[in-house]
Amino acid sequence: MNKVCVIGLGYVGLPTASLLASKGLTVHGVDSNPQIVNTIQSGKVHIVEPELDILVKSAVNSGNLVVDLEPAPSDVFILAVPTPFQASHIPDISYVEAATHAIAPYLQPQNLVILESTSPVGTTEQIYQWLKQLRPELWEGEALLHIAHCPERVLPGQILKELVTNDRIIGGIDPASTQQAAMFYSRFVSGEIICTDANTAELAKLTENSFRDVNIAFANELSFICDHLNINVWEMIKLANRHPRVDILQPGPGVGGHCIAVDPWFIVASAPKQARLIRMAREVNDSKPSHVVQRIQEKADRFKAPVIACLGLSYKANIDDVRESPAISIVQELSQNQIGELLVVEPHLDTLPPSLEVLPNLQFTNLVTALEKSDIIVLLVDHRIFKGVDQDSLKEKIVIDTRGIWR
Ligand code: SAJ
Repeated sequence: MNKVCVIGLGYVGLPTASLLASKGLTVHGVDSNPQIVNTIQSGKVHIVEPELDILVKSAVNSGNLVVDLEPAPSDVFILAVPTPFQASHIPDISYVEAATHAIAPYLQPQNLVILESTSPVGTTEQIYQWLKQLRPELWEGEALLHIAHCPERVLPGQILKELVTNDRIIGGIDPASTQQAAMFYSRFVSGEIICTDANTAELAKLTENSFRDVNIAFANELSFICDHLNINVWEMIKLANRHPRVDILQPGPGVGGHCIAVDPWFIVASAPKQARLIRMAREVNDSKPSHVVQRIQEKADRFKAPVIACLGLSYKANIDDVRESPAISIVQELSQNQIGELLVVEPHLDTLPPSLEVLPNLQFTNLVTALEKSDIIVLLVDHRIFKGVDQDSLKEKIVIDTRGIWR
């Protein structure tokens, strides 16, 4: 298992491909976007993640990582493609289907196909069904194809460390597939490798993210209650957390990212009657951005022509990723409601994301200008650079701190 083909060179695929290349494996990375392929071919990266640029550069220069628009024959195929949802929160596994079709012509007996994308229960089994139709001869005789799910669990901001140190769950479509995949991961993972079946592995991953979503929803609900009762939610949670068995997470402007705001819906779609709490948690977290907008509106009503600084656009601190970001929803809603002039700051981006570019009453600017020119300051992301803001300089302003960093 020395030749690996990685399909999808995003937040999981690119770090995985370059890590494997750095361990001496021959890696063929594939992405359907020619711009991404060109960027990586020139030794650069299209995403911000600590130390990824250095790793990719050395992987490409060593010749161990080549990138292309098409797959190539390999021993192992890793699918790391997006699994978003469609309208009504129904899972969209069309990228998994497209990736399966793309690798099908290159598969040989005894190859190992691994699905790393977070997927609805039954997706790994579905890959097996698709491949059985596309390449029926691979299921004849004893030299069968191996197929397994090994869900990615890395935290953006710590991907390269967690790729190696996290425990990994592996669930094959049969015991031989599980065993092959476990052998493969043991070559570069220092965490424990735990074997199960494909459906259990899929649900375990969805459960991890739903656990976090439900816990954040509890914190966000407390923030609604505290706003209603005029109590400082941050202080209250800090006090409650002094109990030895209480560990409440932090409220925020809402839950973003491509995982926690998405994956719980996959459980809801599979078991709509049973997943009541999981659905409710999603609804609570999704309602938070509008609650923040309402609070800003109340303060803005005091001014004739309010200038509002919106600090941060990414979905969480110290990264550039704006997917499903509640900060973006808040800025969009403020602009649509024409609440005031908006000064938007995001130190991790050079320009506004396309979804905000066309909006009126909105200007992309730097932190100093935004703080100086605004009447209201809305802290949307707890970036390190915002934590360093001199509190005295905010005395004359109205401050809405959705992350509780300026308590
Ligand atoms: N958030 C809060 N309050 C908190 C913690 C987080 O509002 O106390 C918000 C964040 O600001 C962000 C969102 O939740 O908007 C999600 O951030 P996160 O740091 O909790 O998680 P992700 O989405 O960056 O990564 C998660 C991780 N899953 C878990 O921690 C269970 C990661 O390990 C997974 O690999 C990743 O999802 C994934 O790809 O599935």
